[in-house]
Parts: sequence; C-alpha cells; structure tokens
Amino acid sequence: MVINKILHHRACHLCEAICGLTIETTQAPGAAPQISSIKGDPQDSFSRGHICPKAVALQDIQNDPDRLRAPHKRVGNQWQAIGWDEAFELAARKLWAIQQAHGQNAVAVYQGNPSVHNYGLMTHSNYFLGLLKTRNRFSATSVDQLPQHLTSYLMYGHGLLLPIPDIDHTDFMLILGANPLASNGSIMTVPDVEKRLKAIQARGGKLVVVDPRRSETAAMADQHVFVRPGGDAALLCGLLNTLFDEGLTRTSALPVDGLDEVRTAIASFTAEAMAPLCGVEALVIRQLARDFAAADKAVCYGRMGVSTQAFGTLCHWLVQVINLVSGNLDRVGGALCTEPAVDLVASTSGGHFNAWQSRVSGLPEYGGELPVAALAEEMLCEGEGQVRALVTVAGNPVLSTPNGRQLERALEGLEFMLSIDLYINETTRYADLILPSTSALENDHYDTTFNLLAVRNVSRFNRAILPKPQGALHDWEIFVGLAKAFAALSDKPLKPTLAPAQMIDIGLRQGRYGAQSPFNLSIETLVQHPHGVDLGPLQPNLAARLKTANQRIQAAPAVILDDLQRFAAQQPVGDEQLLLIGRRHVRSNNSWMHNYHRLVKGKPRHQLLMHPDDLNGRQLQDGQRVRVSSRVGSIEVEVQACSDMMPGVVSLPHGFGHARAGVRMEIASNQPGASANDLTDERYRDAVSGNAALNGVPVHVVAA
Ligand SMILES: Nc1nc2c(c(=O)[nH]1)N[C@H]1C(S)=C(S)[C@@H](COP(=O)(O)OP(=O)(O)OC[C@H]3O[C@@H](n4cnc5c(=O)[nH]c(N)nc54)[C@H](O)[C@@H]3O)O[C@H]1N2
Ligand SMILES: Nc1nc2c(c(=O)[nH]1)N[C@H]1C(S)=C(S)[C@@H](COP(=O)(O)OP(=O)(O)OC[C@H]3O[C@@H](n4cnc5c(=O)[nH]c(N)nc54)[C@H](O)[C@@H]3O)O[C@H]1N2
Ligand code: SF4
Ligand SMILES: [Mo]
Repeated sequence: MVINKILHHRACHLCEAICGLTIETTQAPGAAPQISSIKGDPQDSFSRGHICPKAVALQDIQNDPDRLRAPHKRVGNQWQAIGWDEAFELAARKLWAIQQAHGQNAVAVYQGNPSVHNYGLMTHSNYFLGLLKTRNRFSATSVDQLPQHLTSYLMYGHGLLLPIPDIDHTDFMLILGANPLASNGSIMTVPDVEKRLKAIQARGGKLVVVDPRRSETAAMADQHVFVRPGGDAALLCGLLNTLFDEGLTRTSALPVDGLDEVRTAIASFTAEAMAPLCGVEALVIRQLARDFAAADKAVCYGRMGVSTQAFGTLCHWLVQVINLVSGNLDRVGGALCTEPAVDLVASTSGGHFNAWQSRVSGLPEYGGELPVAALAEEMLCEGEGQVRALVTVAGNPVLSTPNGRQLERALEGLEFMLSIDLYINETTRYADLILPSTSALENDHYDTTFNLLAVRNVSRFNRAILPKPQGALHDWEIFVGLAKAFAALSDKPLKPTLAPAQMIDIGLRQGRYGAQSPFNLSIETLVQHPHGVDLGPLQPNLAARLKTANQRIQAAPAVILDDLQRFAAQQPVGDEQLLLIGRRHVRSNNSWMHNYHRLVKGKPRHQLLMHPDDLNGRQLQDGQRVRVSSRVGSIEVEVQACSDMMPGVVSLPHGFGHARAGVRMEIASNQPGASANDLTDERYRDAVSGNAALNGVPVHVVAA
C-alpha cells in the first residue's frame, strides 16, 4: 500500500508565542489524511524549534469525538444536529424578534480568548455582530489586559500601541505578575522564552520577578520578591518615588506632557510609606529602584497578575512611567513598540473610553465593550434595557469570569442563546443553538494579533494542512451566513465582504513591508516562506506613532491621577483572611483542552496551593479536601502544601470545575477540579477600567 507522507510548516495558534511547527500527515489511498507527528520547526528563525506539550495535542483537538462537527439545536434536554441554513434562519429570527420587542441592547455578546488566535474570527466576527448594534458587548479582555489597553490609549493615544519588552537586548528585566515559563509569554510574543531569559543572565544581566508565589519564572530569577496580592501599585509607587527622590531618572528625547504633575502626585508615596501596603521592605524597594536605574538597558514588564487586581490600571500606568523616567521607553533594550506587517495601529482610530456606561452598575465602556463583571447583572436586573439574549463566540464565561454561579443563573433565564464554539462547554450547554467551525488545522493561519506584540518584527501565513470536511464552515463563513440571514429580516442591504486571506493580502501589500519595500510582502510571498519571514529587531518609533491629540505622551492622565487619591485612601490589609491568586500550567489552556489525554495525563494540577504554616495554623493536612469560601460562594478542592507560596496567600488555577451540579450534558474531562471563578467576586474590580480583580480575593479555608 502506498502511503503518502507530507511535511507541513505551520505556526501554532494555541498561545501567544506563535511557535513554528513541522506537522507530518500520512494518507493511505482512499482514506483521509492523518496527523502522524508534530514537532518544533528549527527553520523558524523566531521560535528556533521551540515547542510545548499543547502543540502536540493539536492532533487531539483534530480527532476528538466530542468536538462538534455540525450545528446543534436544543430540543428539550437533548441536542439535535441540524443543517446550516436552518441554523442561520433560527438564530437570525430569534435575535431579530428579541431586538424588535425589547430594543437592540437586549442582545448581549461575549467574545472569548481563542477569537484572537483565529484570523477569520478577527476579520469577520463584526460582519455579523456589528449588525446587532448592541452596547452590551463583552469579552475576555476585561478579565485580562483591559488596563493595559486603557493605559496605552490614555498615554499614547491608541490602545494597541503597547510597548513590548526588548528581551533580546535588555540587561535588566523586572517582571511583575507574569509567569512566562508557564504561559509562554503574554503581550510579549516570545517563543522560546526560557532560553531568552537565560540569555539575559548569560550576558551578565539580571532577572527580577515580583510574585506572591515562587513561580517557575521566579525560581530561575536572580531575585524573587514576594509581594502581597494586590500590593503591586504600592510597590511600583515606591520604586517610582525612589527614582525621583534619589535622582535616578534619565531624560529622554520623547515628547512628554505632565511629568512634573507625576512627580508631585507621587511625592508622598515613599518606599517607607508603601512597604506596609505591599509587604516588601522599604530597603528592598529602594535597592530594586537603584539596581534598575543602574542597568544600562532595563525594562519593567507587568502582565496578567497585575492587570487583574483592584489597582490594575494604576499598576500598568506605573510600569509605563517607570520605563519612561528611567530612559528605557522606546529604547533598544527597554520597551519598544512592534512594527507589524499588518498594522492595526496605523489603520484604526485610537478608540474611546467611558463614552457610555453599563446600565446597572455604571461601568465604563472601552473601545465599544463593557466590563464582563457586569454581564450577569445586566441579565438578572429587570427593567428597561435588560439583556434577554446572548451570543457567545469562542468563550466560556461561566468558568472564566467572576462569580460563575451567578452567571449560570442568569443564563438559565435567557430567552435565547447562540454560541459559536467547537464544544459543548460549561457555558455553551445553556445555548439553544451551537454553531461549530472547522478545526484550526483545516483553516489557513495568519496572526493578526500577536505579530503586533512580538519581540521581533515577524510575519507568516500558512495554508490549511488538512482538507475542509464536507459541509463544514470556517468561523468567518458562519459569520457571513448569520449576517446574511439577519440582514434579510431588515431592509438594510448587507455590504459585500472579502475572504480573510484577501483582506490580509491587501493589508500586507499596503503595509510598511509591502509593495513599497524590499520585502514586497503579500500572501503570495509569505506562502513561499512557510517558516515565516523575519523583518528585523524592534526599533524606537514611538514619537512618530503617537495618536494623542497633540502627538505628545500624556504622562499624567486625569483619570489616573484621580485614582491615586483612591489609592492613597486605602487601608493596610489585615491578615485574618487568606488571599486567593491564580496560576497557569504549561499543559493546560484556560478552560478548554482538559479532555485531551496527552495534556491531562500525569499528576493532577488543579489543587489549592497553601504554605505549610497556613496549613498547620488551620490543623489541615497536605492532600486533604478543603472548603474554600468567599463573599460569593464556596468550592471543595484538595489542598497541597507548597513552600513556594507566600504565607497568607493561596493559589488556584482557573478554567477547572468541569463536573458542575445540574449539568445538562456530560462535559468530557479527566481532571474536573473546581472553578476559581466560583470564588472571585464580580463586585471586586479595578475602579478605573472596570476590569475584574481576580487576584487578591479574600477567602476562608476549612476542612471539607
Ligand atoms: N480566576 C481567573 N479567571 C480567569 C483568568 C485567571 O487568570 N484567573 N484568566 C482570564 C483570561 S487571561 C482569559 S483570556 C479568560 C479566557 O476565558 P474565555 O475566553 O472565556 O475561555 P476559554 O477557556 O479560552 O474558552 C475557549 C472556548 O473557545 C472554543 N474555541 C477554541 N478555538 C475556537 C475557534 O477557533 N473557534 C471557535 N468558534 N471556538 C473556539 C473552545 O472550544 C472553548 O469552548 O479567562 C480569564 N479568567
Ligand atoms: N499554558 C498556558 N499558557 C497560557 C494560558 C494558559 O491558560 N495556559 N493562557 C494564555 C492567556 S489567555 C494569557 S492572558 C496569558 C497570561 O500569561 P501571564 O501574564 O504570564 O499569566 P500567568 O501565567 O497566569 O502568571 C501570572 C502570575 O501572576 C502572579 N500573581 C497573582 N497575583 C498577583 C499579584 O497580586 N501581584 C503579582 N506581582 N503577581 C501576582 C501569579 O502567581 C502568576 O505567577 O497566558 C497565555 N498562555
Ligand atoms: S508555546 Fe506551545 S502552545 Fe504556545 S505557540 Fe508555542 S507550541 Fe503553541
Ligand atoms: Mo488571557
């Protein structure tokens, strides 16, 4: 028998690192091609052959019998497979009727994380969702990086003008609230991050990690600083104050307004005053500021752990200002803005903030979205403007947003719910209709998002490596189908659209590496370079790209200086309760991929981590089942003794909790665990942005 073997080159879409992969398929005569091996691609000059276990599980996603292959409609407590035309007609008719009866805002939208890893979703989801014209748009952004977008919008005039650590050239990297060894980097697309961090140390530089847990990244650092969860704004204020106080600042040529106001606003936040708020000694804060300033090239980088806390926006503003006043913003070896081939900064307006507010709690919109912590109350609170229908796209807010139990109650009461998703998950099981797309390997890939956040300028397009199954649709085609059915009910004509690859082709040709440049990028040229194209290291460019009204950096935005007042008024936290934080593991991806043998095999990874002293103080034993409770609810989970935890802090990964009571349909997982977001509190938020404060949640732990 002749077996046809083909080697494909393809970027991994599962996390932000976009590693190059070499995927081998084999095909027997008359049979469908099968994946026979997945390896790192050493010829990708960006990822240099790096691969993690999640990429190997791409074949599990492809072959998983639980993955939906056709539209599924709820009939009573059963699911029934139906055709696409019937599905589009049903969705459009229901959503249309609800909007006719109750107004456009009666339909809400939630978009989850995999949206940004799927280019057709990026180019086309709005083709349909935009027609809904609802102000109740929500996404995973507001349980994640919203404070970072808001800070960039306020300081640089565009929410996507995000300075990225120049990891390959820095001498000093200060990381707060990120664990790239597990996450593989975030808002810093950095394949092979461990080697790149080791290279800093090998060239005589220093890595410092600030984290309430001695994470994998903290363990390899030259210095690890334990910080009280939520205490980072205090620590960063202490650092900035020390830079000013001890004359450690450097002037830069960047056009900046408001630096004197910053200096005045921060004057009373000395390291000594901040120490009790963050649990870090004043001497340590001062020495850290001196070390940072003494390095020729240094960068301060804060991520998820400092976004999702009560002063998340303040934290990210402080990170930017520390880089700015130390002379490291827009400087090689400091923080630099990536110049991608398809540049959304150039082609879109800066955005808007607080142009409207959520109905119930008055939370501010950012870029047309409201904070997802308000989603459940918008459904539950009766009255004019109440949300009665929901569209979810590639997400699982029951497990990923605060107070998931409350959201479940809200979903129960909806008149209609549509989900565009590959799976019946803890959220989509409440849907009336689920529309699944092709799998990633059946689709082309171009990274519209993470090329914009990469530590080098890179570009890459890969064709699908598996044929599109008969009757299957890509996500973008689902949105086109929905848009057509919805537009047919109104008298407004639908604008024609192009396929995603055609749109990217136009963006590439018109972009800075397009027809006018020696790279001459287009889809055609990228297809000829299946390992990707390297477009060079990051370069200073911020001054020319600023989108603020006067094209100067705004160092002291009014909303942030106002928040410093709220910060100054806070009381030092007591230690009666434990503070809950989250964590990630390299074999787990948010709330999905928990039913693939290649990833879940081995030891369980969903336990609550607690310092041995905290266990002893509560007469608890390692391995025992405990009950953890917060203002909003309680869960049961096994506790694990862990001397890497800061005393007084417990850690639980999110995305678990698959064996929920009242499950309407069995959800496959070998590691059910419990959901951290049954404990997180929808009222505990960053006041500036409305972003959920998922870290630093007060909890009690007792024997179960
Ligand atoms: N307590 C706590 N909560 C957190 C976090 C935390 O650290 N702690 N992290 C937060 C963060 S950073 C994030 S980003 C969110 C993530 O939260 P969400 O984005 O809400 O959830 P995911 O688990 O990413 O959901 C993925 C869903 O998308 C589907 N999917 C995957 N690929 C595709 C595709 O190509 N097309 C379609 N249509 N569907 C697809 C999967 O089947 C799955 O059902 O969780 C947040 N929640
Ligand atoms: N393997 C894997 N990779 C992923 C994901 C995944 O689920 N699994 N998810 C992807 C997504 S959606 C994202 S957004 C990125 C996130 O990527 P990262 O930003 O690197 O996030 P985490 O790995 O959760 O690391 C957050 C760290 O913050 C610490 N922390 C918690 N609270 C505080 C605090 O108050 N202060 C400080 N200083 N630290 C705190 C935690 O202990 C943890 O070590 O990862 C992406 N990559
Ligand atoms: S680190 Fe792993 S999941 Fe992330 S892109 Fe690379 S191979 Fe894929
Ligand atoms: Mo995220």
